[in-house]
Amino acid sequence: MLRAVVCLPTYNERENLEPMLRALGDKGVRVLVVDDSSPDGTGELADRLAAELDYVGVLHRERKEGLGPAYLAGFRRALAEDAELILEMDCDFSHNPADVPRLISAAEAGADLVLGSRYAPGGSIGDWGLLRRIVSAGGSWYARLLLGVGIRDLTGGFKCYRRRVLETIDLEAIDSKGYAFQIETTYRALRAGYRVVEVPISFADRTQGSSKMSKTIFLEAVWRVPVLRSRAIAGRL
Ligand SMILES: Nc1nc2c(ncn2[C@@H]2O[C@H](COP(=O)(O)OP(=O)(O)OP(=O)(O)O)[C@@H](O)[C@H]2O)c(=O)[nH]1
Ligand SMILES: [Mg+2]
Repeated sequence: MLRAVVCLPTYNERENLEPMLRALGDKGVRVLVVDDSSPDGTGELADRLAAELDYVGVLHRERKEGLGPAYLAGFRRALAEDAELILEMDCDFSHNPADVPRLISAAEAGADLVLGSRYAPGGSIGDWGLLRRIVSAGGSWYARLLLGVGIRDLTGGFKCYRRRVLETIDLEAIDSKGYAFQIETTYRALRAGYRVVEVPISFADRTQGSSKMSKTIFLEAVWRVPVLRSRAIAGRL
């Protein structure tokens, strides 16, 4: 199997971290926890678990700056560590660790970027209320339409990149923080001509800890999509 590193961003995920790391233990992957100095002690817990579990590493960052910068730091470390596949997933069990091998298989079968997709045929979302459903499905639809791409789930955070994708798309130029980060990385991969494949997943609601989703994150995605498109038209992306 190709050498795979899962980047696992955490902010106040004390209840979820240990079960998540143990659930990933038999998947043949390395796990890089990227913790932004969580006040609840997630970072210290990660260090203790890394001392016990040889497949776990920890990257401590000083401040909470959003998911985008946390992922970029994780990607750079994973690339430096010779990973061939770099995955991203949430640490709240919304993404099922049992799906990791399916994403990896799709990459091994030839995809350059694999998206765990809630909106591909066979995919599903948990018990979200009507508003959250509309916002999420509407967001993917809006981005898909404005960017002119065929991807159904542009905002999901369960992904597997071939090393070459992250080496090609200009990581330094990405300054999106929230959902926009997911849209931007996938769009850049498509623009660079890479093969992007959606694998259906069942997305579950978190049961432990609390969501960091905010209105700012949502609004950032709304304004960044036309900006991305206009940059692409101007040949700057
Ligand atoms: N390092 C780091 N991790 C973060 C940050 N914000 C969120 N996370 C982590 O990113 C993952 C996704 O965040 P969530 O709070 O679940 O956000 P979400 O999945 O968009 O929203 P929900 O569906 O409501 O849970 C979780 O593992 C969080 O702990 C951040 O600023 N820094
Ligand atoms: Mg979540």
